[in-house]
Amino acid sequence: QEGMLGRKHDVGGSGKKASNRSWTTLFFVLKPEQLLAYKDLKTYSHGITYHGEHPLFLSDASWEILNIYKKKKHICKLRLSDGSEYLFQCKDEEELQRWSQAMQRA
Ligand code: I3P
Repeated sequence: QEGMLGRKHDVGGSGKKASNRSWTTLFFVLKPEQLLAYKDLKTYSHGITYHGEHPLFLSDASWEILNIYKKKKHICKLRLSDGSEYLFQCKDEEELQRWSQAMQRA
């Protein structure tokens, strides 16, 4: 599974609020147990992650559709095993279902 998603880093690994909490639209690639972020398709084809970010490791991670989030629609919350949390915005319900199913398999 891959595609553009909005992302907001909500909680850092320390359990503290993340320092940069703004939304960024990036190209995401889901691999077994890893989620990688790229600026766009071009940097993906060159293998250059967004700001040199490391993959998010998905072992013991949880993915939850966040119906309570009222400011934006089609939001999911990814919680990693270290306690950090990211919100993702899909463009529509279909994308949300697609990512959710892929996350259950990853
Ligand atoms: C953040 C930006 C986010 C907002 C976040 C702000 O400001 O406005 O959209 O999250 O609120 O800190 P900046 O762009 O200056 O980093 P929401 O969209 O979820 O409101 P937060 O700090 O309450 O998470």
